[in-house]
Amino acid sequence: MKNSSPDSRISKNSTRHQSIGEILEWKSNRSGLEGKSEHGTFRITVYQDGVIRVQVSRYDEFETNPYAVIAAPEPTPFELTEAGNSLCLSTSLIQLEIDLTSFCLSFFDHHGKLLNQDDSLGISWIGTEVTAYKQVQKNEKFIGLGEKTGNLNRFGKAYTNWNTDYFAYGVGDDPLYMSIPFYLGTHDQGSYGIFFDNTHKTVFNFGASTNRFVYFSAEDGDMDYYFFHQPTVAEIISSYTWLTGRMQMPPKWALGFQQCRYSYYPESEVYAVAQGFRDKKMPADVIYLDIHHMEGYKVFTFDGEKFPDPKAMIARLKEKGFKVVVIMDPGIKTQKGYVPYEEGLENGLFVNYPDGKTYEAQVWPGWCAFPDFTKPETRSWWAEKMAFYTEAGVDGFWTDMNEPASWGQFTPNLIEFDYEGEGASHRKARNIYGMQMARSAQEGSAFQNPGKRPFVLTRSGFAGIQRYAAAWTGDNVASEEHMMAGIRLVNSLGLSGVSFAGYDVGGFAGEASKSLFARWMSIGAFAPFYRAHSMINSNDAEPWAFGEEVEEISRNYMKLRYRLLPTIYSKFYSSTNTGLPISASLAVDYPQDDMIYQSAFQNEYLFCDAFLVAPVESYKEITKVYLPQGEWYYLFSDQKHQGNQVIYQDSPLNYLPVYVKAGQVFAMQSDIEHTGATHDGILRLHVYRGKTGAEFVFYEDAGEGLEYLQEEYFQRSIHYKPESESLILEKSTGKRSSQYQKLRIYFHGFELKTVDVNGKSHAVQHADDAFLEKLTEFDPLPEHHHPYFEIKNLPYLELPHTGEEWVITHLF
Ligand code: NBV
Repeated sequence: MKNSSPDSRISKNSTRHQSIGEILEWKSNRSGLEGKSEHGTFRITVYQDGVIRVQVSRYDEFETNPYAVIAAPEPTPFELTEAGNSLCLSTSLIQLEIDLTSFCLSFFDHHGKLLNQDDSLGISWIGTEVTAYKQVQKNEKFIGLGEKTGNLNRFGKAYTNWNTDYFAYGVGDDPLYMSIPFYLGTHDQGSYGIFFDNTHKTVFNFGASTNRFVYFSAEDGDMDYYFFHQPTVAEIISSYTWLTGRMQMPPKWALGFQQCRYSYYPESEVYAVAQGFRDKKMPADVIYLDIHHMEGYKVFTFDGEKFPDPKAMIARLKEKGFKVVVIMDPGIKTQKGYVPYEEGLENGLFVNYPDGKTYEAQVWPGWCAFPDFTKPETRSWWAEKMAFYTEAGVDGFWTDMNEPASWGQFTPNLIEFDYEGEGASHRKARNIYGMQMARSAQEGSAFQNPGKRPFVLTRSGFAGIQRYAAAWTGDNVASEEHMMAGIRLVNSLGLSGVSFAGYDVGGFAGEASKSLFARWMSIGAFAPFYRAHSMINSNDAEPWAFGEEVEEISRNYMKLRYRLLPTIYSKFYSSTNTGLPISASLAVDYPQDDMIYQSAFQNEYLFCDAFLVAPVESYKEITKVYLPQGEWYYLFSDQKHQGNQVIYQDSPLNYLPVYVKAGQVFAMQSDIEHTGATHDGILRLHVYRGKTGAEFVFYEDAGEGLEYLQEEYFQRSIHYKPESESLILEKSTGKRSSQYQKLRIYFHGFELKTVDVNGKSHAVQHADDAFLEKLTEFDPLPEHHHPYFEIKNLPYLELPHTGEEWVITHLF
């Protein structure tokens, strides 16, 4: 914490606005400049050509903010010039103009186009509250900000960051569980990003109740933000995740279908559900143990009656190809003799009142103490405690209630946290608590099982959470509007660095109708994290619980998900290197296209680069879809549409509108029961004829373990190049050979008899293909008829799948 006293220069009237004032002195340094103004201290630091940090404090020193940012400034050339009343700092990507009389900042790109400019109110305080006021540029859209409800374009709305347990939240409610103070602005002149690194309660107002400016403010702490500029939105997200980190490669099983309920018990029920998937021939990988696995809701215990032999149960589930994920809540029951409580007390690991007494609040177990996850010792202790689960064979961890939540939902602000030794009250620590719990879980998993990839799912978090965990959007509701809102939440998380995210398929609270559940299962197959979950005392909600029609539709999409795993896994790997979303709002690739922000189209997204998913409510049998520039193939029939237009699309319950972008390539495999099961050894590549081509980087590894970090993988770039009518499979890289022995390449939109393979003519075969199976006509009435699409006479080629280069030409 700061040791200097509040600056006497700050206005005595703390209820009024106090500007930073005129700059009195400044000097340049190796990475930027710093100085003093009438009422504050400032520093500008160049982190990279496209990343500039702005810090302003009321004190002589700056806060350290030890959690979100993991990158240090890189040596970057910049120029600093003084002209009249302003200073100009320029890198190869950004020109920053600083007005010396007001400290108002203007950011331009390297062509001098204005990207972002402070309002004349600049950066200022009201008491401890610090705010940056910004002008709105012509046609500016605001996107991102993490787990926030509302429209894709956040203009006109204000949001608060204050991690909150919000059961059955409304689709416009705020705040929810997780805070990511990072947003992007995109307008006619270009795009930029702003990350406000402050864990206090923050507000982002994108023009609610004012037409003068947009602003972001924090209750306390420094104005400390990073400004990003790159030519594209994608590169801005990459820059932001360079700064705050990227997800680690999850185990492959975490990409499969996951089944949850609050709660499955006793063990016979867990078996029955797991067996249900196998009997029903529905692929699945994970089953969850929610809070009833514990004795009296005490973490690190199993209820001996419900689960007499957890180790044997988990071993049996593994034989069926299931992994087990357990829930961990932070609250530790304050019960004498309960070891975690005793240890926590003895070693000073809990959050305390300022007088040293343990802070207690009520949660599931009754009165609880709360581990201080902002303290390194607490995190190590938690990591050790997790042996309880890993020794039983548990593979994944689910950190819930980590806002932290407690009955009454109002934590007193005076309680104290370690905050990496700096000390901080709840005001500063709340928003980071959940992320540090997720971090403990990840570190615990790695500590207990070195060499295995951790899987952690978290409800709460802060900027940078992607380094530690996947995120889900908490207690949603079984309604059509929640299904759509969840898609926007996940896409917004993707814009904010969290690639691995999903929602409770089927809705947590309430009862899904048959059609809603079916549609949600179809959309969820195109979400990075694919899990069905439902609330205690609700009807059964497994994918077979809604009758045969829903069962068949669900199975169809679950199977499609598993067949698409080679593409999804490859995209996950690339996201570990780029930080780019797996479920990408159209704003990533088409930020200047006004149509994509319209309420009818704002939920559309690109999944794994190739698939445009146009989510539609379950009751709509026909819907409008906006296809952006380019050409698009309806996935199920190969019907081709020109982009830049709205089309009417039939959307019967068994066909979710999904389109493949012309020019793209993706990979599939045969049906499998779970990610560990063996496939038929054939990798199927699908190439879509287009005017512009694309590169698909195929990636595979052991699916588990860390050897991939030592190049134990098989990777290759696949380029479709329409200009030379060729498909080039580059020589593979990495130490492994592929697990697929054969390659089958399907050519969509081509009429081929022969092609040249490495210079030799090769006959092309033809077959009918379908992405989904035909539904049984249970009821032959006309209104219950389900369409069925097949792609007839699709040309394909078979090759051995070696790591050599393959050049396929003459694609007409
Ligand atoms: O642990 C029970 C639930 C859990 O199933 C859900 O996913 C969490 O978001 N948990 C919240 C606690 C209480 C919910 C009413």
